[in-house]
Amino acid sequence: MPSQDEPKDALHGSNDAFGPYGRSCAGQTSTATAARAHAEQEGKDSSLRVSQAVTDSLAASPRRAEFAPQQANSRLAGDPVPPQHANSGPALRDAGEGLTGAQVFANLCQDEGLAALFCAAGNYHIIDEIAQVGIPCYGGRTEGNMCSAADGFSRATGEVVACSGTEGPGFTHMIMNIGAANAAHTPLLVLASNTRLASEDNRKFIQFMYQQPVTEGMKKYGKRITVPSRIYEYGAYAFRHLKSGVPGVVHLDFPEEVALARFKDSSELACYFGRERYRSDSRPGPASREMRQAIAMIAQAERPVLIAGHGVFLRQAWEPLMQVAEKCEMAVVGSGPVRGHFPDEHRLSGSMSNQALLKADLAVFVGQYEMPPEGDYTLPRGVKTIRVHPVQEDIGRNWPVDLGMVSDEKHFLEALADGLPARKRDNWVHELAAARQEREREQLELYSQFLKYTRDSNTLHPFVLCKEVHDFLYRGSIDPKQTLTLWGGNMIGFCASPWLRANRPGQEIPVVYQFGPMGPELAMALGAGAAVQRGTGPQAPYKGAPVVVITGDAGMAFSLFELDTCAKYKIPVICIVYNNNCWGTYTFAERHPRAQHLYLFQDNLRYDKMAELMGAHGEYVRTPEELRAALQRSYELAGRQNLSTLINCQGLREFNDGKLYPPPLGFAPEPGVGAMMH
Ligand SMILES: Cc1ncc(C[n+]2csc(CCOP(=O)(O)OP(=O)(O)O)c2C)c(N)n1
Repeated sequence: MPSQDEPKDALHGSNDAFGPYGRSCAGQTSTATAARAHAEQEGKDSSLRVSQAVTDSLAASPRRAEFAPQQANSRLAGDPVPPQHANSGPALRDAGEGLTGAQVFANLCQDEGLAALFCAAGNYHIIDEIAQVGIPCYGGRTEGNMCSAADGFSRATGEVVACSGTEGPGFTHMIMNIGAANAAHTPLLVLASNTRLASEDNRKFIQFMYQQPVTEGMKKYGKRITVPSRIYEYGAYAFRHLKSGVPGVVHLDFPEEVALARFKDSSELACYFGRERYRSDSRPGPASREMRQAIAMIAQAERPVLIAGHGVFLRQAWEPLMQVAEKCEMAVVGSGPVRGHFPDEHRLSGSMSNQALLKADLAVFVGQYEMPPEGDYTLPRGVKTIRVHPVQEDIGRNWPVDLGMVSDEKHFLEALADGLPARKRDNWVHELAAARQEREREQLELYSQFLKYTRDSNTLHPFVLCKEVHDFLYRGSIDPKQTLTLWGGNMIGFCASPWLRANRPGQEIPVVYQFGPMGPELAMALGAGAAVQRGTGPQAPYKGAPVVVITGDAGMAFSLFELDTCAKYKIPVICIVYNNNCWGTYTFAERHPRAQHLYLFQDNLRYDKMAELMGAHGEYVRTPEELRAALQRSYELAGRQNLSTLINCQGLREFNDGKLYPPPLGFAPEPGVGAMMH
């Protein structure tokens, strides 16, 4: 968990150590120098209005309430301060009044290393205590967006995160975003207040509702806590579910009697024993007979491919994964709601070689939480299959297996790296490379066709837009591993997904993964940006770098106001908006002229101007050259001032019509680059 001192530096620091373009930018071009001058001028003109009250609040010392030491039965009484609270500032020994339920819960969250909380105002007793103990907290503009920000933080890091909203309206605002997090198996703790037990059902005052049925089908575990003395016990339930097996959403709702209950000493709390006793970190290892079988099957295969799922990322098992791949020249494709745990650029990556994967003779799925139905992946039907999964119940669902193994992903990959005989597979490596080259060639051919449309119309075709972003991020002066990217939208998604790359763990987040929501893109970028700003987990080497999100004009409108939150916390997000004046699915109504208006917005709205009014930098572009220059300026501003930028890329809605501007586009084949389903 980040120390308490970190937020101060991260939130108020200037990121100068990182530099405007990242660490590999020693020799910058004269264009870049000119861009910097321009950017600095622009930055001065920006309307950042972060108040002293925000700055003071972020600098305030954390404080943790503890039961008085003399009390018997108290786990914490007399114990040395556990290392994870060493930076929590002075403990507040209770003066005989004891601790509130909210304080007990906040302490538990801190002991569990809750990485961050994202919320909109409400559920006051809980969020105030969680902030006060020193857990990094972010307050934004809507509950739904902050829920997606939490999702983004977790997808970028694998950490357990929380979001929170007030009873009734705040909680229900999060529903789409909880659904998206649930589909991504994000270890997300959803917290909400829920009026008073005493006014349940009687409509005394306002806002009561039964919350738990609303998250039915969108969570791993949930509980309305109704017995105050069980608040710690149910906190333990929550973290057991968040940190065991296949993770998922946990939803707790707190009536006021629970959050405000007073406990004079810890003996008044049920099951008040520490983390090391209410939860186990033990994980299953592979059985030796099955391991021998798996090794034999891989050794005999000519064209084996390993699909490294989300579980490989969450278990941070990318090193043994790389050892396995290189030891026996096995193709690897990463999958899941975050990409990069196997680098796209690696010679053994199959992430752009779907044509070659159609010839695979063995598939090994490791930690694949969302198993595709056969036919959704470019693998031969009936291919011999090994599935390694941390829980037994899912093995055999959708996809027939020849060998099912219950094992932790990391334990399995370590055992495999040890046990596999070394083997060269020159033909397979050659076929993977040939398939990748062919795909790249096809992409460039498409690009030149779409570039003509751009030149003729003086607006940016989204495919051209995304190729430009690709060149800037991976082929210019920036370290190609540096920038965390996110993408969403429909037409813009078809174009962003084939051009974005993931070359290190946690580098790319397909916002639309599995659930397909429009709208959380910018909010998720805020959360992922917070993770990069803090350098949490796999983001550590790129601490302070800007994140880039590519989104449509419809999706962006859901979360545009979170630019204010980016400004407040100085999280530099570069938001590239493809502005085609419509919901990209307007072509669905081509045979219903009277329905067309349902999809259309005003023409050429200036989202860049709106962004400027919220303390971000705005750019308006219509050509590839203008976009390139705007990207340079936005990186300069992010590096120098932690300023966010919105780049409004003017397009044409007719580009979505594949008959007018052929060829029509669609999502990429899966698994690999562009995957969003599994
Ligand atoms: C919250 C939500 N509403 C509606 C949809 C249905 N839908 C899928 S894509 C899309 C169009 C998105 O438009 P935009 O974000 O502007 O991206 P574009 O396709 O224009 O690039 C719609 C309406 C959805 N998936 N999610």
